[in-house]
Amino acid sequence: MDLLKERFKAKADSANIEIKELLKEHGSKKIGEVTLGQAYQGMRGITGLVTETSLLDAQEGIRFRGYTIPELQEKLPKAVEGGQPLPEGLFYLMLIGELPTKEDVELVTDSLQRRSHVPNHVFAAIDALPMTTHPMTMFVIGVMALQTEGEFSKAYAKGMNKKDYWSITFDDTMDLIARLPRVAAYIYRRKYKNNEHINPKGLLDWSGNLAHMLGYDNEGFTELMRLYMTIHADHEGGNVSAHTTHLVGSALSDPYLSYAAGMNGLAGPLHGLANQEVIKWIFEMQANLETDLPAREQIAKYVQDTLNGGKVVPGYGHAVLRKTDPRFTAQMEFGKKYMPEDKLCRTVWNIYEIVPPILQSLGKIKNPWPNVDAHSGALLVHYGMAEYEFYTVLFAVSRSLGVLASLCWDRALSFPLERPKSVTTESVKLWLEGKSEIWD
Ligand code: HAX
Repeated sequence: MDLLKERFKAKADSANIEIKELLKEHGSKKIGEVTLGQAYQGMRGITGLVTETSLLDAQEGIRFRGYTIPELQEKLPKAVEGGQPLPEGLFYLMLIGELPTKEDVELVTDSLQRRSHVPNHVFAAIDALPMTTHPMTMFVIGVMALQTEGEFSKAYAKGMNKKDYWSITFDDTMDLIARLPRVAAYIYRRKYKNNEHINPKGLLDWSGNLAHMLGYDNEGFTELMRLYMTIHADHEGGNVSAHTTHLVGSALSDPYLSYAAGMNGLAGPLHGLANQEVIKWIFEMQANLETDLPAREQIAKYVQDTLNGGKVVPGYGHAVLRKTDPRFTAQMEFGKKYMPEDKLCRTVWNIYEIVPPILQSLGKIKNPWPNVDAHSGALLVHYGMAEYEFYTVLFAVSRSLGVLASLCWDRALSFPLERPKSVTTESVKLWLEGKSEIWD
């Protein structure tokens, strides 16, 4: 057994004992109540999931195993002195629950390097799609084609023992994460770079190799990828991509099937696709106003027009957060350090001053502040990646770290099939009239 897997097994064994004790003593304690409104309105605020990898505080933002993003930027090992954290370190932290040393991170990087081979039929599956296909559709189809390489479904078909679920999930997880940069880069080069592909460099770190295969072999973009892959990785368990991966995995669908399902959710415009929508919206504003640095009053008018058109302002608002997303702040700091004069970034910063008071004035929006997607595109455009339909694929590569580390924990903790209760409006009406019990 490799060292990372051994450490995970040891952590999972002690967690299992601890959770068993915890449930024996406190299993019947109530952790909340559910209102009829919550059932109809997206289940906001219902606590009903356990996700070990990260926890979201509405005011403070995300903590990964207790660490904030600025703390991770300080404490996680880096490829460049004083630079951005290596996302392999965050993966180690989420999986093992301890801050990694440089050697621990190398363990992850080495394992991913060894597992990164992508068979040709995956490229053939992507090639079979028309060029007009959205990159996220190509990506999910690429992941589904990769499922032939998964071991979990094969072992299950042969009749594997329940005790081994965690082990094969772990191996499939590592293989899948290792292969994703190649799949993502293939899609990018096929769709936008004349189908001219770049071979992987086996000795680079996970993000470094991704930057290289995408065709952006410069230190700035590579560092941006390390930051990007770190901050997009996880956002506790209830968001659409994490929850879907967990839900589908609970049916013992293997990591490939579960992750692909989650990424179909990430591809929605209210979730991860918002990163493309933000830049599309800003590009349209620039074209409309015939300037690459719109004045504040022009931005304010454009925001009003967007709202009057019955559309959302992309990159703003959140179902849980009630403050500026620290993932936005981390990207703004990167921009201010490396590209302070960039006009698109300056526009993003101007929008940040203008949008919140306008959204606040509507009186119905719970969070008028920017989320992670409000900034990422401007940084990518700075380095030349203006093909915004590709952005959600980058998000998806990063998100694999969180949702798949969680899936390993789901199997290690033997979480059962997820199956909440639903009701019909008819049954609700009968219940309100006292004519039936619906929650027994
Ligand atoms: N622009 C305009 N209206 C907005 C808005 C925005 N940015 N954010 C919320 N609203 C509206 C909602 O559409 C809702 O309107 P109705 O009552 O007319 O239906 C009202 O304000 C109340 O919504 P809320 O309770 O504040 O927000 P929700 O929890 O329902 O929705 C969303 C959260 C993220 C979906 C929402 O803020 C939104 O649509 N934002 C824009 C899209 C976006 O940036 N998505 C990315 C979110 C982060 C993420 O997952 N990244 O991957």
